[in-house]
Amino acid sequence: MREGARTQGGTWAQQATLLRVAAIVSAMVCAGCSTAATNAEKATRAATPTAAAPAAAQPVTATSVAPGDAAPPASQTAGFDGARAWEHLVKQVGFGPRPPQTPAIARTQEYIKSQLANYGCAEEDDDFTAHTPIGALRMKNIVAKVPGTGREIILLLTHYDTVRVTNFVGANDSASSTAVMLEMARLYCGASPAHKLASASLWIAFLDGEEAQSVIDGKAQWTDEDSVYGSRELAARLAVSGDLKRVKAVVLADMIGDRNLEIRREANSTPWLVDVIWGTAKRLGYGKIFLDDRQGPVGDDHDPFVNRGVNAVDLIDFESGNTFWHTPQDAVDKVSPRSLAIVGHVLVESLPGIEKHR
Ligand code: 1BN
Ligand code: ZN
Repeated sequence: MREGARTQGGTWAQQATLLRVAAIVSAMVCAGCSTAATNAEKATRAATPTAAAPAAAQPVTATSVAPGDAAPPASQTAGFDGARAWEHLVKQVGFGPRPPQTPAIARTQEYIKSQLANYGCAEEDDDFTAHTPIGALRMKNIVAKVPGTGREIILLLTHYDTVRVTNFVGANDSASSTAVMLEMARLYCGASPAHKLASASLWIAFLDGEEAQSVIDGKAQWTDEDSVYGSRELAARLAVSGDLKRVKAVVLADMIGDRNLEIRREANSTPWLVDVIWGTAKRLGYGKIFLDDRQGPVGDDHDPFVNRGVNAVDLIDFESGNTFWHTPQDAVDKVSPRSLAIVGHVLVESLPGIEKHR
């Protein structure tokens, strides 16, 4: 499990001293969070959610990371800074439970947008209304766009909503992948030559409404209709605009922060895309993290793209399904900066191979 990091990073894991990340959660007030609704589905007024009122945000003051869980220096992970990604994770967890149309998700949206603005990313919002079993809910997709010189688009995805389970703060599901994608945005929106694609555009979508909204006895009731609202919205919008034909590959990350990270080949993912990413991971020494076993298919945000014939892959560690998944135990102690750094490293190093694939 830890072999990959040893091979890649020499002795960084052992040498790392106790990392303390102070994440003082400032009082952020969402002022005018939503812009005029542009809805690819049907626009209606959103209802107030009825299920599982989320608990108040818990202030996060400081988080200790054990030496073996520390991120290597960014210079050892192709510039991807796992410690920065970790700060994004802690910040999101500090907002508390983040189901759609709650004050905490509005703060998360403001946070994502402010970080993208800091990084100089061009960004577009899609405010839409999703019709769910608990009523109409206002949702927002946020898409950062790094223009290329060519026609093709590589689209990275994460969801940033959390499941509507009381006291669920989602360190792994969904703060981990959102943290990684924010760090990817920093790298690729800034014009360093090392983080520039040959010709494709890189779009990074932060999706709302991945989770089922219906929750019974504390369990989310996932169905094809009650799930992946943001992803369905984005795929539909891109189909209407004609941009979907330009999308060469969709790379979804979800639940990739587990301290004991193990990512298996997901059955509904496009084989060549899986091969490129797993080949990269192996080359970097992460063969014990990106495992050759298969899993799933796992219903997730890549499905609306696969269903429309787009190449897509889901990077997901679903081992937590047996333990803390969708429980209040999905907290900061279950995840590590090191796992974020490994996934970021593999993403950065995989992009050229994805772009070159014919
Ligand atoms: C991912 C995160 N998912 C839900 N939260 C999708 C999923 C659904 C994963 C069912 C495994 C089983
Ligand atoms: Zn989930």
